[in-house]
Amino acid sequence: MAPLLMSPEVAEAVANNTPIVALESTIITHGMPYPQNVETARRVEAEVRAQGAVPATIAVMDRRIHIGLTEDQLQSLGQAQNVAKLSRADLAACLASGGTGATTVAATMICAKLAGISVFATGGIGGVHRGAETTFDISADLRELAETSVTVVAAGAKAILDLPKTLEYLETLGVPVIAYGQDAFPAFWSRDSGLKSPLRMDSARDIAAAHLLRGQLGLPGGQLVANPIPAGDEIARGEITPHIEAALSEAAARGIAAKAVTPFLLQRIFELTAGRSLHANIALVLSNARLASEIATEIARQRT
Ligand code: PSU
Repeated sequence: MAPLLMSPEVAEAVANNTPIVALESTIITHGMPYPQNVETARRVEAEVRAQGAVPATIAVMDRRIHIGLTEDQLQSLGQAQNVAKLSRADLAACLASGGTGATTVAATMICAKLAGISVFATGGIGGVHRGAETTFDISADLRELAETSVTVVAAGAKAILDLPKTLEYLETLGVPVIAYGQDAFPAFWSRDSGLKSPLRMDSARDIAAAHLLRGQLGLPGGQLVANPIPAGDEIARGEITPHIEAALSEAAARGIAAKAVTPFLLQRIFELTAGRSLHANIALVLSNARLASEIATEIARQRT
């Protein structure tokens, strides 16, 4: 038996086929500064509840995978230092050693699946980093999408990445990439990456049906739903690009590598945009939580 500890609210939702939306914790510990991280985590949970679904924020503490956190746990995670950023490779090791760990997209998918949760909302998935042809830096999030049957709602992949290579890699792995309501693949802070999305769907009902059909077809792996940031909150591509490039050169000059790259870039872009990137990040996560709740509701309805 996996060492899962569900909150009473989540356990009840699982028992009653109430729609549930999984939420990750790396965005809290490594993606946003305190106190906006904790405030956002709370607002995202409230958004899911307002849509009639149950939020399940996931993290590792005291040798257990917690599915659904208390207010106190959210607060302490949001202020904790030296929290491990957990992916597929180190989830079990963190549990074994009794450390505190925040789950990335990959680890959250694994934990959601164990808890019987089909849908997960985040900001942006990890992907193929720029320069991957020499560094080999490719996020474990991509392989997880190929293996674990959870539908992930994100605003695309983060624009700090090499987006054409990220899409190529997802295609190789057989991961459905579905833009919601538009043809273009979104680019996290901007609605349009300039790349066409491989698939497009315009309703939560169709996305839910495709999720269930993949199971019926015996296809392993999940789906990436790429939900563009709301128009009023986006930072246009032309405007954010120079900041991304400045942050990338700085990361290279300082020799930032591996798991530290994404948190460093997000923090630098926050400074370079005078906080606008964080405002956009919060808006897109809230919007993804809304869509994920609709999809979870549809999956619960279509299952019965
Ligand atoms: N979405 C956000 N901010 C984040 C993340 C997602 O809006 O910080 C996190 C997720 O946990 C994702 C991770 O798995 O960034 C990607 O990290 P890496 O590039 O090191 O794989």
